[in-house]
Amino acid sequence: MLTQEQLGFYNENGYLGVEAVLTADEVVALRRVTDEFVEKSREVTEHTDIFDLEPGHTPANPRVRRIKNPGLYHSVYDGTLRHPKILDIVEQLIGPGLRYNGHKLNMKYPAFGSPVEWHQDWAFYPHTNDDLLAVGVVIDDMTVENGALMILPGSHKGPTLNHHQNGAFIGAVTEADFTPEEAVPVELKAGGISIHHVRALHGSAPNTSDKPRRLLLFQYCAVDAWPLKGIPDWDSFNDFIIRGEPTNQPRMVAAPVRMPEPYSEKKGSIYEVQSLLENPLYAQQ
Ligand SMILES: O=C(O)CCC(=O)C(=O)O
Repeated sequence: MLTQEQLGFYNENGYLGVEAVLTADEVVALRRVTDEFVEKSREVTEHTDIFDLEPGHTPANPRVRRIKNPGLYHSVYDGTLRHPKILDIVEQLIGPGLRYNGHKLNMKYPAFGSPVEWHQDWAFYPHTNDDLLAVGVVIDDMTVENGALMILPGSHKGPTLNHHQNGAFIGAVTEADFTPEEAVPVELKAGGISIHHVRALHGSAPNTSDKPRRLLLFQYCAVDAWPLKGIPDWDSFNDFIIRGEPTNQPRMVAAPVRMPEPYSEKKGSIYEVQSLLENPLYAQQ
């Protein structure tokens, strides 16, 4: 469970790193299963429902950038999504009723792992209230060198920045005067978790080290936060509840919203959507 100090830090800064949430055995299992998935990616040459591939991926030299919705395909991932220690922590931050609205495993290989440009998750999926956060389960020690998650502290209390370019949603901040100079890395040992608020500005640099960086990301929402884009239907919406009961009374708060519409012609993962960005901050490094 989080201490009062940790809760205060999260509320003030919009992020938190918590060490040693998973055991060493749980980390070993995540690494083993992830290696198996990368082996399977040798069978594909294009993005699939499961794999988002790095440029240069070949069957002989597999380069997976993301495993999409990994919990659908392996119980080790699904068990981690529902891990009681993680859910207890999330409950302390956004309340007892929890739904998830997405999950993925982002991988940065040594020496070339792709960056993620600066963005707010809220720009992708605004809700009726902002009690949403993302947990990153650290599969490999996460350091500045291997592309640690970077956060702009306090940005969760600020505006929702423009993520549009030439009138289309591009999934990255496009404001000309935006500079993440005050950004801090979330450095953690394997088995720790990062937590960031849905409105917190964040991104991550390419991996310049000789070590992998694999981060298993789970997006959790308060059960009474409803997506402003609407729900598919009552039953499938509620299938994503992990704790608590469905409610048809969404809680509304005042929070700055920009809808991710119209969408750019690039569909797919955040890497694909951001690939059209004319002035990437990380690629300039
Ligand atoms: O993998 C990372 O470093 C950041 C991931 C992220 O922000 C995302 O996928 O939305």
